[in-house]
Amino acid sequence: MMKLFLSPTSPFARKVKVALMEKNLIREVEEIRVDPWSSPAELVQANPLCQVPTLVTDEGLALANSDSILAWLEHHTPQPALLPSGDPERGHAMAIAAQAQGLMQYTVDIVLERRRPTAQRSVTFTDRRMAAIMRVVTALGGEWMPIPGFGIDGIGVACALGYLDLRLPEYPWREVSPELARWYAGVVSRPSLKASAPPT
Ligand SMILES: N[C@@H](CCC(=O)N[C@@H](CS)C(=O)NCC(=O)O)C(=O)O
Repeated sequence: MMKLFLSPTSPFARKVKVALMEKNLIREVEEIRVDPWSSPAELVQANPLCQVPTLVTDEGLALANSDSILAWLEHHTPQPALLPSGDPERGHAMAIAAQAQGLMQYTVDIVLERRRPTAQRSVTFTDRRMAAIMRVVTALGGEWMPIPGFGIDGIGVACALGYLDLRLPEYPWREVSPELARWYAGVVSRPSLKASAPPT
């Protein structure tokens, strides 16, 4: 049985859980809830980076990094496909997924910055991250709208937006990008997204 180290609020871990559900693999995985910040011994042993998500395969291979895990899963269980096989859709899906990955990473950056003691916080850094978040949200509602279906791009974007709602609820992304809000409303009740939603 595969093992997935995850935490309930990590948007990166959510991506992997959603992909496992969309590929009907979730029953083949034991979920191990951890707090990576407390450096639990079993996570450190499996993954020296001590991050969630970490997927340990049946062969004992420990994969870190949500995008690497999704790529491995796509190869391990090609159907249902989460990445289009043809051009230009494949490239578009990868480009959008990369923006979504950056969007969640930048949101995490702001969360971590806010947790630092006031004197150590950098307003310049937070402002730079926030400006990029706003650009990405606009782009995702326009030329980089997730492609039809629900593959790596849609999974990434949905998890990034769910994380924005959780961590930056004051940022009105739905007003900034009504098209993206409409897209999100159309996917958010998928069983994979409901089952992996962060606690509110
Ligand atoms: N690039 C990684 C990022 C994973 C990540 O940053 N995970 C966070 C939780 S949201 C974590 O485990 N942080 C603990 C640490 O960085 O020490 C991915 O895509 O999976």
